Amino acid sequence: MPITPTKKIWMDGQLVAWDDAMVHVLSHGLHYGTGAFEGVRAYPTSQGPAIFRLREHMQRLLNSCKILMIDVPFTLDELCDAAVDVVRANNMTDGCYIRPLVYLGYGEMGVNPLPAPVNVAIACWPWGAYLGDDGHANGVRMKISSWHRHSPNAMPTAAKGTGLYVNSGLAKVEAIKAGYDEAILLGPDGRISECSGENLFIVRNGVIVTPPPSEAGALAGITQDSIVTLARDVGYEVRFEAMVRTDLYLADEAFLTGTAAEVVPIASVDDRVVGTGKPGPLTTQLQTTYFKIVRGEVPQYMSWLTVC
Ligand code: PPE
Repeated sequence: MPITPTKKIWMDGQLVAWDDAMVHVLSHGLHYGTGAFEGVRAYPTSQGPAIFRLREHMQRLLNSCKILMIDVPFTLDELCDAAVDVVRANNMTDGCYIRPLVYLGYGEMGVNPLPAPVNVAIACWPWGAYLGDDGHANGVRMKISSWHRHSPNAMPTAAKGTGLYVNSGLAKVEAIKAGYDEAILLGPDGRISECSGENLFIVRNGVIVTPPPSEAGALAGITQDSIVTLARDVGYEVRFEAMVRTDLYLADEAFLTGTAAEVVPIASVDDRVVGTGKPGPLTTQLQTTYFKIVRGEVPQYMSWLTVC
């Protein structure tokens, strides 16, 4: 997906012009995948653009860095303030995608990451529907990938580490080359883990089920958590439960969640139509409510928004 440039990017404490936000080709992170990132969205609200669950995203960034033993030279509050500054500096009144990145920079070579300098950047740009407007409205076609998710003792799947995304990329390429929209990866035990950049839910007999992130070797999604919270608040039963591929084939409804993707119905898995093949009633209800919440239209969840 092409990037639409905005004016400013925050780099190590300063706002710099988009075209000046450069790194050296010998940056450690470029060679060894040493870094961590976040994906955050801001949405237009009646009070101006508001960032959705900013603190949770920045805390997860710090957690990823803790796992990877990267010392971030900014506090949680400083990172949150910087994200607000970027949204303001670029006048993103229609909302945007925000990409905080911690990466090991220039000055050291060799696999040992500890001596390398730590750099932090936060950019934002307008980003439409990650899996397409048609996907949002009618559902996406999924394929179970032959690439498995990392085993948690090979790669720390709880960290949103940059290097881990080679695995996601392999699965995504396999899926799109085979004519599907998105990949579902199995965890090391053969159970369902997550998608290349989203968590996954099914609906079975009115109960909402999603794989428990740490057991499934999946990222603990903030959108996943938002959907679990709001579904329970509405009165649905939600379970974190392991599932196998046939649970997807036989589900009444299925959908995926992620910051970039938002809430997207799943139309089919491995060419087995899920339910009626159309977005199901619970999926539609949760998707509609999610879009109201992020736009500040549901007072109960205003604490999830940081107005810029
Ligand atoms: N699993 C993976 C592997 C993942 O990358 C994401 C987010 C999620 C689950 C959902 O997490 P959350 O956003 O907290 O609900 N993927 C980000 C990167 C997408 C990209 O292409 O880059 C995102 O959605 O921003």
